[in-house]
Amino acid sequence: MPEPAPITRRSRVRELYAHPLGRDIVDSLAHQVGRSPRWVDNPLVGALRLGALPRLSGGRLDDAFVDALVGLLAAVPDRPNPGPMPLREAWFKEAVFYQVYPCSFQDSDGDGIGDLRGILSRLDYLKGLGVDALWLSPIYDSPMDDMGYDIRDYRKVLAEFGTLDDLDALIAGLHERGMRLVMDLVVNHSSDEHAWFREALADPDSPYRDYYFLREGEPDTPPNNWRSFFSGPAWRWFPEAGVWGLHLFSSKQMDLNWGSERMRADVVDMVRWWRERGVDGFRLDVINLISKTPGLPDGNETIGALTGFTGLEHYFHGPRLHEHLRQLRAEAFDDPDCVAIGETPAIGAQMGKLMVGDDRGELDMVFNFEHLENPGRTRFDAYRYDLRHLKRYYTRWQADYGDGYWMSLFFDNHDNPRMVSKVDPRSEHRVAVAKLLATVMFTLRGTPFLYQGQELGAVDQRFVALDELRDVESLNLAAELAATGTPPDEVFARVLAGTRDHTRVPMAWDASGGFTTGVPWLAGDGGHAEINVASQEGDAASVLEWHRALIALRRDSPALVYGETLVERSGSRVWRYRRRRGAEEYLVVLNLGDRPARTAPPPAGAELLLASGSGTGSLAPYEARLWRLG
Ligand code: ISL
Repeated sequence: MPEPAPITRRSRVRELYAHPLGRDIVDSLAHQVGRSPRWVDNPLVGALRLGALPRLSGGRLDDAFVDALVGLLAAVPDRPNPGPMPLREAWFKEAVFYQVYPCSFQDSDGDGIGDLRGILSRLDYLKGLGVDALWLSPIYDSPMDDMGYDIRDYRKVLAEFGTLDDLDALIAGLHERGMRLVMDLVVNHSSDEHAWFREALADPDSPYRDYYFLREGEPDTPPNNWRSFFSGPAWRWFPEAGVWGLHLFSSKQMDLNWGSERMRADVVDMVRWWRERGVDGFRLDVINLISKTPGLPDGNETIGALTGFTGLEHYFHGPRLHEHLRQLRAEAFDDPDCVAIGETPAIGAQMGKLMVGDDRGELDMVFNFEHLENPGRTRFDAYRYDLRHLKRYYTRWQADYGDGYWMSLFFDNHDNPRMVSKVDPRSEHRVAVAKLLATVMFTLRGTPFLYQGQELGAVDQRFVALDELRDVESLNLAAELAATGTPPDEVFARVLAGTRDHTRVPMAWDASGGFTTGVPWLAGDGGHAEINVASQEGDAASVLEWHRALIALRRDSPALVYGETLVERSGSRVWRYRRRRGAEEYLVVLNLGDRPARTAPPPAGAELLLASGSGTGSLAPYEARLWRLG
């Protein structure tokens, strides 16, 4: 295949779209402004030259934007492998993962904070559900400015969570049950209380100076215009040292400089140390952000205005990203059984393929986020999620990801409100929506990741006031909105729509909570007192038993794991697809709306395995049905 010409100002929009990064950017911009990316297929649009965009956009895009775009694309010469790759079987493709949020899963000592002993005491519950691998959000020593995503010591356990011995006991407990442990690896940044950072700040000649982005300067002039994901500038002034420090997240999460060879070697050592303790894999926090454009130039203002994050183009897919990922894979987790899952905000399908392709030697899967919001919406908008977007998104991704790429499938995590609540907050639809989402997660091709409480159909917490919230992102956003004159009730409404605390409330084990004998660190129980493990266990109609049934079915059905996905034609409100491998075949039929929907019956001889409604005739609102065809 001839090498495609480099993208310049004279390139046409269709050439931009043929470039992997260009395609993701167009798709992502279309998503953000609520447009279909298909407008690029229009020959007139496709023939436009990039240099003409400022004029044609009526000033919404400027020359600097086009230059930024061209510069960005030049930095990514790689393309996903266009050739066929064989389907590789692996434990992590067959496994069901379950994310535990350590603070809120189970408290064993009554201090109101979940802990490792508590998790250990619940392993039989997870095993009984059919979980194969546990992903533990950070348990490392931390001042907890961002709930442990700000690590003070990578080789120590936070005292409130327990000790290294407790962690060893947890690993042993998992392995005895045939389960595995995936740790959260947070190496885009460390806490400002990490010894590396303290030394770097204290001594300009310290070898650790180079581990971070520290710049001498004046207190009023940050080194560039980058914005933090958690409001305000991405720079913090340290008066004691007369330097600015870069932090893409909170002001206590200092970005590590991956350009430093010594820093990378220290990370590799640390990861190997965890591997030797028996850890089976890692979820790599915001791992696509680790490579920054040398010199840290200003971000383009138009990109900043479109995305909300000025500077994004200089780090969301930086020039040395793939090189760093390959080094990490080769030196820290060279064992193919050690799974590496990248958390990659702002990354689309094509960039994802560059990280997870079997030929790449980088990651096994990534978490992408575009399916979590409808086009034109952000997490902080209060709206009803339209499931037709989910159908379009997954249909596209499943078709695009051939056998050489593997997807993660998830809806809930510790950074997002509950998907059930976003789709339909009315309690009469909760069970059906939760079952529909579970059906998608366990019957599409990809690895399912459950988040604690999702298996119960847990809903958003009904917080009533700002002072109930603990999340740094929410509190910073509230302060930023208040500072610009937004009335308090509007501030609260906006923060409430997207706060990450919705899913961080304690797990509901029984009607009285069951999480702690003390006062929980964050109030709430994930919804109503009736949504809990005890009330659902053994109840065949419950969301919990629906999950158990689906997981058991997937475990025994290679077609549901590895089979090809065939989407059938249907009205837009109905989603029908088959999964097939050899003679084994399944049909999934889903009603994506809150009104009954008609759909063709399954082929003769089909055996109905699961239905969240009556299973015959018209589909009930949000009904999910699953048949075995052969
Ligand atoms: O919530 C988001 C997307 O749904 C993002 O804004 C999120 O902050 C981003 O995905 C990064 O998340 C990860 O890194 C953060 C940490 O606060 C999150 O909890 C973590 O999952 C910084 O370490």
